[in-house]
Amino acid sequence: MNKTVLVTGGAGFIGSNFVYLLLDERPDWKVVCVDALTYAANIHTLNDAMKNPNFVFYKEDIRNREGIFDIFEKEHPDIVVNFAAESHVDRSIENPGIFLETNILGTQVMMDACRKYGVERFHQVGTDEVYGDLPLDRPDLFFHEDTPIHTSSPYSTSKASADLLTMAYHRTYGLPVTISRCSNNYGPYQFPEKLIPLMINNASQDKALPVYGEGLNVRDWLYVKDHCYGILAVLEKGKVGEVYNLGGHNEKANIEIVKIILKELDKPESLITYVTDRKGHDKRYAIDPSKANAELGWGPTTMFADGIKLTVQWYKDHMDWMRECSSGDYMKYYEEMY
Ligand code: NAD
Ligand code: TDX
Repeated sequence: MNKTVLVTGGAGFIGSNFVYLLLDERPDWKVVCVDALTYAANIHTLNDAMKNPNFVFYKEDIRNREGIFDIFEKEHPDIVVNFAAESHVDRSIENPGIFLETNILGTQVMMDACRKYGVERFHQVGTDEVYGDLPLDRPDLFFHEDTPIHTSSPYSTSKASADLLTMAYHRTYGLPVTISRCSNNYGPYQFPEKLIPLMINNASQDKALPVYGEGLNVRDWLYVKDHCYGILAVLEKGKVGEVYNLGGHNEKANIEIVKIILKELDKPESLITYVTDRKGHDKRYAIDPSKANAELGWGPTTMFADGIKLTVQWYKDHMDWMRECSSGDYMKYYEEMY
C-alpha cells in the first residue's frame, strides 16, 4: 500500500540510514525528508536518494512552525518519524540551550502539525540515555520500558522531555504515537565527533585517540541498520501509545572498542591517550529488548565482529565524506574539546 513517510533529521546518521532502508524495502512509499542541515548533516549523504523519484528533500528547521506546517500542507504524510535532534552529549554539556529548543520544542511543532493535518502515526526516536545509567558491578541489571526516567546530561534530559511530551499528546489529544528507545548505534554516515568514527578518523591519520577517564564506561552497541529495521517494525507492528526498547545485548567498555578499531586499522595502541573524563559521565547502558523481540519479532541480526569490520571498511572507503564533515566549524569544536 502506498504511504507517505515524513522523516525528520534524514541527512544525519540514523535518519539517512532509515531513508535508504525505506527506499529499498518499501519501494511504493514516498519518503519526504526534512532536515535543517546543521553541522551534523552532510547533504552528500543523500546523493543517491536524490536520484530516486520516491524521495523529496526539504531544508527546514523543525522549530519553524510555519515552514513545517507548509510541508504538511503539501505532502500530507501518513507517518512521521522524528529523528531530528541535537545528538551529542558533550556539546549539550557546553551549550544546553539549543538541545532544549530542537529536541523539546521542535518535537512539539512536529506533533502540532500531526494534530492539525492528521496522521496515522507519529514516531519519536528516543534513546536509552533517558533511563540514566547502571552500575558497572551489576551486570544483572538492564533497562526495561518501565525503568524510571532518571537523566544525567542536558542531552538526555531534553530527549526524556520530548518522550514525556509525546506521551502527553497521546493521552491528552489522542495523537497516535509510538516511541523507540535505542542503545548506541554504529555504522556508515555517523558524524566523526562520536566515539567510533572519531577513533577511526584519528587513527587513520596517526592522531591521538582521546579516551575519557579510564575508558571503562560501558555502552550497548547496535548496528545502525538493525536499529532502522526495529523502527520499521514498530511502525508496522507496534501498538499505539507504547514504548519499545531496541538494543543489541552487545556491551563493550570504551577501551575495548578503541583497541578493536586499532587492530582493524593495524595501528599501535600507543595512539591511545587518556583525557579528562566527561562531566556526569554515565557508567553503563544496557537495554532489555525482550518486549520488541516478543511483540514485533525484532532482534539484531548483525554480529558486532562483522558490523565493526564493515564500519571500519566503510570509513576507509569514504575518507572524502569524512573530510567534508570535518570542516572548519567541526575542527574549531574539536580543538576546543581536546
Ligand atoms: P545526528 O546528529 O547524526 O543527526 C541529526 C540530524 O538532525 C542532522 O541531519 C541535523 O541536521 C538534523 N537536525 C538537527 N536539528 C534540527 C532542526 N532543528 N530541524 C531539522 N533538522 C535538524 O543524530 P543521529 O545520531 O542520527 O540521531 C538521530 C536520532 O536518534 C536522535 O533523535 C537521537 O537522539 C536518537 N538516537 C541516537 C543514537 C545514536 O547512537 N546515535 C542512539 C539512540 C537514539
Ligand atoms: O572522544 C571520545 N572519547 C570517549 O572516551 C568520545 C567522543 C566519547 N568517549 C566515550 C564517552 C562514552 O562513554 O565513548 C562513549 C560513547 O560516546 P559518544 O559516541 O559520545 O556516545 P554517547 O555519549 O554514549 O551517546 C550516544 O548514544 C546514545 C549518542 O551520541 C546519543 O545521541 C544516543 O542517544
